[in-house]
Amino acid sequence: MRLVVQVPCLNEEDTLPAVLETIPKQIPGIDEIIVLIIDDGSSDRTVEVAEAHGVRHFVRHARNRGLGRSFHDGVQRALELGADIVVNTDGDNQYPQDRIADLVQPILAGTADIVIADRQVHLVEHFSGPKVMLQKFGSKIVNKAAGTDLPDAASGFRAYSRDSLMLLNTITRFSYCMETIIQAGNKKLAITSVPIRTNPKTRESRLFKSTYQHVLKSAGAIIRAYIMYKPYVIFSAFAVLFGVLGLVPFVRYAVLQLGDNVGSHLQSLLVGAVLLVMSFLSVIIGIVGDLLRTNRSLIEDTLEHTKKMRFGLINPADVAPVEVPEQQAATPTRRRKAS
Ligand SMILES: Nc1nc2c(ncn2[C@@H]2O[C@H](COP(=O)(O)OP(=O)(O)O)[C@@H](O)[C@H]2O)c(=O)[nH]1
Ligand SMILES: [Mg+2]
Repeated sequence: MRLVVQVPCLNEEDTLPAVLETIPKQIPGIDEIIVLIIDDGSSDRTVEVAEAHGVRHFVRHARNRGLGRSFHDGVQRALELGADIVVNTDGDNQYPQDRIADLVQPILAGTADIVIADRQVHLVEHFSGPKVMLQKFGSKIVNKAAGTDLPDAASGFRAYSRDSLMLLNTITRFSYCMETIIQAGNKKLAITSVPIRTNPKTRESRLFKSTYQHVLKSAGAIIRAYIMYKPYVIFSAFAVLFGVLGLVPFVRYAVLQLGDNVGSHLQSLLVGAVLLVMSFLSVIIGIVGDLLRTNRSLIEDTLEHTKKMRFGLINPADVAPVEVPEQQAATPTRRRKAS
């Protein structure tokens, strides 16, 4: 069993030593632990500091490409290195690396594909009341979209099995945390949580300038992932909403016409017709969205196969040659004879 611990870093020279020193050197059930630093265009001495602490594996971006891309590139390299399990932790020493053994345990036991550390946000000292509520609310929405029951969806301290990484394809550059859960949930991967206590805060978040920005970006990522996997849920809700709203002016028109009200009230009919057209369009978009979803799952099947070939889980030589039916095999000979 080979474990790759990947650490995405943007200028983490101050806190990286503490992170690297607390990554366990040995874990029962794991034969080899490799540390992989993803340097996302750091302008400080992050890479030198890592090298001085014995790190030999790096993914380096010449300029900043964002956390989502860094996670993606780190995973590709980890799989190239032959990882059976990949653990992600942060470079700001927010997470207790000494709990990595507990994080990988459910994967080693075969009871989970993905393990997410639950920060127990209500116990984090530097999280304000509203922030705790927002985190819990965000997790609820992600759980609804993913069909899961996870207490902390935004936690970045996670372990992934090799099999789960074959199935996950993150698209959003920004919030891969939410996206991976929604994908994994919809692909019926087993996701579980392990409670942890976070370390004291070392600095302000670099991913979000404010809580407002955090909420806005997370909401965008969730809606996108939701539309990707359950387009009919969103668009049938729109269709019903516009449909009901569209019927109201028609009823009003009928009531006014039947009563002794003067005037033609054609405006009601116009507004009603526009709303009903919007309802109809929502149905059509829902159908198109669903067709795209089907297409996506076909593409993802192909991607999974390609990844397995690339990372050596399938040897093309082991795949049985396709048997050609006799009649088809004979056709070229016959043609040659004819000409
Ligand atoms: N690759 C990459 N990592 C980043 C970027 N911004 C932050 N990080 C890393 O992502 C992790 C989490 O960032 P942090 O600022 O602590 O955000 P928090 O999750 O809100 O606490 C840390 O390891 C950072 O070094 C970025 O633009 N690219
Ligand atoms: Mg942090």
